[in-house]
Amino acid sequence: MKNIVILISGRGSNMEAVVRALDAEQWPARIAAVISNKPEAKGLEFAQARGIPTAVVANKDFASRAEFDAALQETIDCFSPDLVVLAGFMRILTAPFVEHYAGRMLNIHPSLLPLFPGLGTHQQAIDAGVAEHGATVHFVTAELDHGPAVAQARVPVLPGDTEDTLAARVLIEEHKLYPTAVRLFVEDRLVIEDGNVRILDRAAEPTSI
Ligand code: NHR
Ligand code: GAR
Repeated sequence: MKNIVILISGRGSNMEAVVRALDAEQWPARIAAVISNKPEAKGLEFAQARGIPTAVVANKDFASRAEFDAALQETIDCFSPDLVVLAGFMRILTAPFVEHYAGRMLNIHPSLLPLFPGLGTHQQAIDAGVAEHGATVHFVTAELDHGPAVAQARVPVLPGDTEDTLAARVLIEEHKLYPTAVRLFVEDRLVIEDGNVRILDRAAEPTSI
């Protein structure tokens, strides 16, 4: 049974998608906690309603990124995580924090990385005039949005798209992509080799005669 800790900052719809898939598909995993850096994050209400432990570590209460990350790490580690899932988590994390969770922290970023790292990705895609946009699940490394990619989902950019219409189209795909990627981790099927992710085949079902 793997323990998953999910970090959010807001709405938490990707967190919700992972929780629902885990329950529906009965993964050998539990959501040990949902933790937010914002006390007002809407996603905390969904987690509480499902009986999932929640915590708030508010970045505004800390004088520096290092102090915030140390407090966040201490809270996360109370839940003995095998995997930390960033789901719309909006604070850049320091290198020591990232190193502590090396190989066991995933993020979903709303672009086809390496295109458009950072914030404002949907507007960046519209401004660049690309025909396709999407989302990427990647392992988190110290360099922002540069860790090994696990999986991507693509959507078309349509004439007349605004940031909002494009974000909504991408979000529908995120809600399928992130559970798929997290499940691969839970099944021990993700291997990082030379900075790339290799996906192992599903273990053969035991045969009976
Ligand atoms: N930290 C590291 N070291 N590496 C990554 O790949 C990370 C990370 C922290 C968060 C998510 C990310 C995204 O998918 C993520 C990946 C926040 C910002 C940001 O600029 C950028 C990227 C991401 C998350 N945050 C501002 C900051 O000063 C605050 C913005 C706000 O509070 O609204 O931290 O896009
Ligand atoms: C999602 O689109 C996610 O990819 C993006 O924010 C949204 C969060 O929605 N993440 C980032 O931009 C990270 N910097 P959610 O809170 O409903 O999951």
